[in-house]
Amino acid sequence: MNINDLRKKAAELESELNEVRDHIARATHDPDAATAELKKNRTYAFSAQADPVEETVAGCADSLTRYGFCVIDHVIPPEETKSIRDEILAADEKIRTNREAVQKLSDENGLEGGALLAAATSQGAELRPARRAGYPPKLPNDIIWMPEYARHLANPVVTSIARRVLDDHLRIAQLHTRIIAAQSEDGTPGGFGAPKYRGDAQTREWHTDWPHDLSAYGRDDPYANAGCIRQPFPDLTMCLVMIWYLTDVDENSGGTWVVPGSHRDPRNPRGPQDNMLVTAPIPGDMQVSAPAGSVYIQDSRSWHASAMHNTSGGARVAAVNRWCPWWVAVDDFSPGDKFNPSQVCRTLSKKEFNELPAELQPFMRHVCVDERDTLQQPVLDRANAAARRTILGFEKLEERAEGLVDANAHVRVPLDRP
Ligand SMILES: O=C(O)CCC(=O)C(=O)O
Ligand SMILES: [Fe+2]
Repeated sequence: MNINDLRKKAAELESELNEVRDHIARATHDPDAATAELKKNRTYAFSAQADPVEETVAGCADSLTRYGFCVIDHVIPPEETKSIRDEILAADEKIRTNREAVQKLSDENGLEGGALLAAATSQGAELRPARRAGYPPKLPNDIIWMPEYARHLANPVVTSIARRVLDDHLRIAQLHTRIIAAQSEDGTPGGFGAPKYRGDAQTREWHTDWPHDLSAYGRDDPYANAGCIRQPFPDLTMCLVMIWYLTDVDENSGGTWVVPGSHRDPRNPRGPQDNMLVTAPIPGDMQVSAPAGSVYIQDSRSWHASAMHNTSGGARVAAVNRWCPWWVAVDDFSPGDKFNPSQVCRTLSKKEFNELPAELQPFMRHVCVDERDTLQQPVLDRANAAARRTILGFEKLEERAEGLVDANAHVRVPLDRP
């Protein structure tokens, strides 16, 4: 056989192996029973008030590894949820009217770049320069409309979990409101998305999130595509999506849909080769339940969806943010042709940045046009410790230390690591 035949044969065998694995999984694993247990006991949920807090951090990190998600209950105390809910609803309205005002200026006058920025500013609309010179202006970061919420965003339990799972230096790459409509008086069903698709508890819109969002926001539009990791995804958490619920959520009130364990499955609901339909239920899927003030955290690889039904009588109010380690390219692509439509790294003026709570500033410094972002202290500390090891090696070399050639003789690098 020539090499091409062998490659073809290997691909066929791989696909056959996957089919056999699927058969075994179907015969031995009942996803609905596993999920029923998870739902009944809320094994994915931990308290923000636990003492010691390490228990919640470890529990959440474990749940993220095992299921791909976790919930921290009551990060925002019950007495504050109403005012923050109202603030988020008001922010949602301001964000919408501001975006429409900028869009109108751009559409009607054909303005772009600096001219659009100047016109928007002179007419009282909010638009900010992009951080990268020569790039089109961006809408302001949504956090400017939510100062009360901002006081909770860098909650120490939340940031400890993110640091533990991702790395020591984190950046909030996106931040926005996410409202799931209530049923309206005219009979339009409650739920997320276009009214014509809403109302049926059997409908989904499965996806994974940036940088694992396969259609990458912009499909084949180079100015809107924000990048996506190639399938099969490396087995590594690269982004944590945080959904801050400001209303109670469950199966009737906009709890997020998720497939437990899907973050480590090589397939994807939007995968061109993966034979799944994004709009249909998946065995073992479930909706998260949590009281208002809780934070749902998921690995961006988890298969999930916003609820397209909401029969609770009230809107589901939430703010979403996406946290990445410093080494993920959060703002390199999707420059947009007019103003950043995909909410990626919306910027802050120096004044807005200075007004953020001090504990939140490190995570948003990268979106402030006039700040020189530097790596955070733990990353510097570990670099310093590593540099000291190099210095030590050269000290020993200069000393012509005895036994130098055998100093690493205890090290064995296995070739067959699983
Ligand atoms: O609304 C939800 O519960 C899910 C939100 C979501 O999928 C997202 O913002 O990426
Ligand atoms: Fe999502």
